[in-house]
Amino acid sequence: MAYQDLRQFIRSLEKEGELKRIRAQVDPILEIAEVAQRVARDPGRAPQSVGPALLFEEPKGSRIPLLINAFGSVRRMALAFDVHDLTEIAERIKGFMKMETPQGLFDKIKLLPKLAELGSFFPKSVKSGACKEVIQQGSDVNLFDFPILKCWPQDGGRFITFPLVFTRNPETGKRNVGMYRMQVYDERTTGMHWQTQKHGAEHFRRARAANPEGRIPVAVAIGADPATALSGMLPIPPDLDEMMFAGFLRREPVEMVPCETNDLEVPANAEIVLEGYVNLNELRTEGPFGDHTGFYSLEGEYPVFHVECITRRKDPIYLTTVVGPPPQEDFYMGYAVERIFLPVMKMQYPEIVDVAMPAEGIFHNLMIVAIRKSYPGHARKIMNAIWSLGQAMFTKVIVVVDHDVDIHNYSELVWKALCALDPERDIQFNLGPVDTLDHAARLQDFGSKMGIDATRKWPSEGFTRPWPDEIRMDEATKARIQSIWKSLQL
Ligand SMILES: Cc1cc2nc3c(=O)[nH]c(=O)nc-3n(C[C@H](O)[C@H](O)[C@H](O)COP(=O)(O)O)c2cc1C
Ligand SMILES: [Mn+2]
Repeated sequence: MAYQDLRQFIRSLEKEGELKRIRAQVDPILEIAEVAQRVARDPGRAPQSVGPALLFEEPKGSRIPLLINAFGSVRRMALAFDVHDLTEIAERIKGFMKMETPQGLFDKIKLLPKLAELGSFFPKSVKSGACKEVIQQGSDVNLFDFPILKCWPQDGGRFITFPLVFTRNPETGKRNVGMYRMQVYDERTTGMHWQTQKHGAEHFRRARAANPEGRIPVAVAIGADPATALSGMLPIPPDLDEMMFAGFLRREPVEMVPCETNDLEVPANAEIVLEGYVNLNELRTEGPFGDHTGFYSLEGEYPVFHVECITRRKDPIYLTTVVGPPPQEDFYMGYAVERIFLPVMKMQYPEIVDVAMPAEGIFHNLMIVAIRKSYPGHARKIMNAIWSLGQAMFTKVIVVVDHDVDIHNYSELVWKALCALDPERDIQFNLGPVDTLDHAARLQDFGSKMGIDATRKWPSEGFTRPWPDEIRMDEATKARIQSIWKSLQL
């Protein structure tokens, strides 16, 4: 059975030895971030053995416990999705994608159970849920009740870092859920940092085009069962409901309850829900914020979220995360995305053998792709495909190598990619949308990208010199040395 809520996941983490409780009063202003840093990034620790999730039971200045680093390892990401290995999810997605074009009657019949299964993941409307145990309105609304972090010294304030932001497409009525950080301005007001290419920002623009003086309803859920809590960061197409996807991931529909003050719905099992609205004619300075680039993202003008009502559990747990110099907790979330969506990429582009995004590339700066090259210019075709593929459009540097390079072995990758390169010939520049957080781009949101074709070059690509074999000892010699190896006493 799927995790019913965040606290059930916490119990499971604890049982697996993946969680530490902290009774000491630690300040959400900077101190909790520093503790999380030390645990998650201890330089003396082997990279595989990152530290545990942390439950601060009595954060300073708040009566509400705080959970951080809950997803900060590959093992905890697998636990979150209740699988042994993230590739299990990939296989399930592949199963559903294969069924797109049933050929004959027999195929159609075979499909029925799968379709029924898919239907069973649709979110389910229910009347009430644990997120309604306490309802606060008007002057009872106070965001400072929660242990909201200030992560880094130059941050513009305290930021909600792990929210699910619910909006509705004003034209289609379809729901979107995005994880967009929220700077707390006062008891009842926050920033709404949906970057310009994200679905929340698109909803805002469409509503503003129709009625510039209006407002849109927005609801924010903080803390839910792990698949639901993580669904806000998934790079899925517009108008595909993240709650449906969360239901698919947890193999059980997400139960949704209506908000008290607007017509949106939120997960019934949420720890905390903020209901309110965003004015379409109001912007306010947001930031700076110590970001996952390892640098501060600069101040910018963003919409403002007005909180009218808080609904929550009697004893809510505040879920948060800290971003900063890589790798951090969000690297493991990104890694899971990479593994889960690789088969989707492969179905669209079967020549892709593997993809790697090293932590230091912070998702958008570096993607390494191994392909089975079949025709001249194939590496360039894949670069262009990636630059047009959802949020992969942001990728600043793409390196394409042949299928026989182990791209998760960075030592082998650097060696072989550089050997395959004639830079002037093999590097290509392009212009397009870039990540809002890219502080080196000539303009915010717009800049250049680089593709490196590090595949073997072919005569049909104009390369007429012979391409040498990679050095390998012959098997007979290896066997002979193996047979006398002990006697050499080396
Ligand atoms: C910890 C964390 C914080 C994030 N903060 C933001 C943010 O402030 N603004 C933003 O646009 N995207 C942010 N993202 C990325 C979005 O959640 C991600 O692009 C998501 O797919 C957006 O949803 P959408 O495609 O429905 O717009 C963050 C991701 C993570 C993991
Ligand atoms: Mn979306």
